[in-house]
Amino acid sequence: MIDLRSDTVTKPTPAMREAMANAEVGDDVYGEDPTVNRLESMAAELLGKQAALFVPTGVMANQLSIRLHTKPGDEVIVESTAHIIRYEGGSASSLSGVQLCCVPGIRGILEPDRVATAIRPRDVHNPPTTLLCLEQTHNSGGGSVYPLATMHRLVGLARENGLALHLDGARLFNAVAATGVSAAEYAQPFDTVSFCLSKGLGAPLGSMIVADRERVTQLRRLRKIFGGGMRQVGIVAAAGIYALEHHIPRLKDDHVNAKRLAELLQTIPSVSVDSKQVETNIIIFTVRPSIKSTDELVAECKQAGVLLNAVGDYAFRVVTHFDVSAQDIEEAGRIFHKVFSN
Ligand code: TLP
Repeated sequence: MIDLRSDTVTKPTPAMREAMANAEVGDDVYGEDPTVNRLESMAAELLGKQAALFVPTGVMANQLSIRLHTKPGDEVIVESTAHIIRYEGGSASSLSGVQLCCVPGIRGILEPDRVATAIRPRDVHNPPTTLLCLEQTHNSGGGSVYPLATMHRLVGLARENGLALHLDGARLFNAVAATGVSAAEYAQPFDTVSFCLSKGLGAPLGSMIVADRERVTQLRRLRKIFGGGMRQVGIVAAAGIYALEHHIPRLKDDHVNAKRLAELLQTIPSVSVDSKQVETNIIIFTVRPSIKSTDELVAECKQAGVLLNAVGDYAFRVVTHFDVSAQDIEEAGRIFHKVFSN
């Protein structure tokens, strides 16, 4: 089975498992796990921030950051298809009591003028807009990369209006691999930045939040409150260290594979996709509606040997990763041709 549902499906390699088995551990709630401490130092250094916090998931990283920057009743600006609004189970409102103001972007990338009009004037009637969240790369935007210039204009706007800034960098290293811009340069203007070890980097779980020392101290307390204080978790942090040391350069291979798959998809008459827009490891494409439903098409692909996710009516997402080879891509292309041409 060629699993293109997500880059979250990767399995730890034998070398990663060995690093996990040999990890030195301690109780991380007491700050005594040497492997977690090492991972946190590495993450902070890589992203050019003072400190970092290890958390179990990307959702927890985003939600702790939202809680840190807001008060109940505040408004947070996100792009309309951001992971925070679309795939986090309504947690910003249930866990932090904030409302989300959704601003449509182009392939997930916000336009500064639109954000400017979404920031509410300070007035007794209005919820205070206190936080802007960006996503790099943008998942529902098809793995799109925030251009640095756009990012800096948005940052300037946020600062002029006194907003805090959080970057959901679940796939930040895919942006780094695609552009050559360093993770530290992308992270620099944000108060908090999260990134995931469990996606293209191939660890079984784990995400990091980086920020200044004081914010990380506050986040550590919030992590405990949210139930994310873990104990001898160096066993997992070791996988994260291994991923950061060995798996960043290979993200480029996933991008080459995604581009090739988009080119193959583009040759199918019923499929709409622009391979030139594929910048990283995610492809979103649509298929001309037919008598077969979206679910039936997904089931037919599965029957033929490829797993993919539907992300809307006749809209699909495929994601390349560690466990998908160049040969798998050719085979997936043949299967898509057969299923979507019928
Ligand atoms: N994304 C998952 C699903 O939740 C959709 C996927 O398969 O792509 N931010 C972004 C941009 C993400 O794409 C994800 C996961 C997260 C945060 C949350 O990470 P986890 O799954 O570790 O909580």
